[in-house]
Amino acid sequence: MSSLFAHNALLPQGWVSNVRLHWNDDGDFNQIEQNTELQAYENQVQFALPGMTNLHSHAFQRAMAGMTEMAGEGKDSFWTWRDLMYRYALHITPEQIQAIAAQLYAECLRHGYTAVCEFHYLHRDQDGSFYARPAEMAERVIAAAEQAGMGISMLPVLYSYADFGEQMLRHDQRRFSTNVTEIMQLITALEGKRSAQVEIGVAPHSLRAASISQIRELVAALPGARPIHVHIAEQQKEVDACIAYSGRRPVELLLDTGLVDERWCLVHATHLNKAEVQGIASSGAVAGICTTTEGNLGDGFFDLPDYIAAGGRFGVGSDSHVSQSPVEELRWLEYGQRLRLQGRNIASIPAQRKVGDFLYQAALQGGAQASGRQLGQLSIGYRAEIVVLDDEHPNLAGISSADVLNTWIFAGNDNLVRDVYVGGKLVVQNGKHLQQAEIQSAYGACIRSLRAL
Ligand code: NGQ
Ligand code: ZN
Repeated sequence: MSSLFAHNALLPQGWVSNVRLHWNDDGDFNQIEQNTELQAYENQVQFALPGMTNLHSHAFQRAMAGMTEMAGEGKDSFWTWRDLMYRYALHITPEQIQAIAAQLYAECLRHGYTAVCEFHYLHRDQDGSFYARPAEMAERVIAAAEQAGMGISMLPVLYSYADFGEQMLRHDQRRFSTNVTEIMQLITALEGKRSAQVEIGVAPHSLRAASISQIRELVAALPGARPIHVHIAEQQKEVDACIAYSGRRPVELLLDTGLVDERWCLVHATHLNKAEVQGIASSGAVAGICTTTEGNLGDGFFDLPDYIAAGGRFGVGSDSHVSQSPVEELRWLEYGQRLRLQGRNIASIPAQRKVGDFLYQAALQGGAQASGRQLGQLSIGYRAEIVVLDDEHPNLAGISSADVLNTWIFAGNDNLVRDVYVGGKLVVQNGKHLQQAEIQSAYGACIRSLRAL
């Protein structure tokens, strides 16, 4: 099948009724009919919308979700969590990262993510030497995406230093260790994987882990318009350390390079002053917001209202994978602002007052831009990625399309995603991932051995 009739489809201009979506053998939309009529025996759905890009993922961290929620002796923080996370990171083998990523991506697909940006830094073997194939770990993650049917932007991470001022890496960071030459070699090794489903970009980890001169060198060496992601200002301690080192805040320091443009995704732009909010917005870069992880790690709140007012672009990611659902990211993005500002219906603009619709459409566009791929629209030339919602669920029964997104995002916890197409291929049907049994059994074996550690 290469077409689908939707009684209601979310097109770029909003919900449109009686739409037929067509795609070609490459998995791109090649015709969108509007005001058309349902034909006999045609495959039809009630509500069809574009799939969401998950713009920030560290796939291996899926295996430790739920395992770090116990108070330690002193005050717990992002930094104590990070020590625990490094302990897990030291154990993951190539087979395990593939099993974990496949499980994660299948879960993400079941919840309506159809593409992922993988911020991948587990490059080296446990002892700190490169594998015989230096890109082995990245290749495994790409193989997992292929297995699950998820589109992927693989972003090999440059991680050279332990902190500002080019401080030597800690022993427990040895698997991440790379310099610019090594990252460019990894990217070159991965070039052959590029396809309609796979893009290769790059990610300087943070201004702690990569110096400004390295970032300049990396961006200059990068072929063409590839996505560039960075963790920017997640923790106050990191902002303070950046000021102590450079006299400037991290976003200021990065923007002052003049490098930041539409290729960039600034992940965790949590701590911003007013000028930085304007600066990111006018650069055309995407702010990568990972609400559930930011909540889990105690990062702080993104200044959403000012950023929206400045016309800033944003998308969402599940980062450490305490959640695998775009609904939860978008819901908590809004709820965080309501709690912070003691108000309601914050994420909206005069032209779009429905919060769910504003959030979903904005995150579709921002996520797609951050992926460096043609995603996020039911339009000709874009990847045929379609999420079909379960119109038989009580929440959606008899609903008008105008209320679908608000209901999906703000009402209840049932997963309303019924079917998912990626690159024109059905990967989730009736709420089940089509490879679920195999993927889950490999993950089960992997997680049992990790838990036994
Ligand atoms: C990461 N996590 O890359 O997984 C980081 C911690 C680090 C978040 N920034 C690792 N949420 O800072 O070295
Ligand atoms: Zn991250």
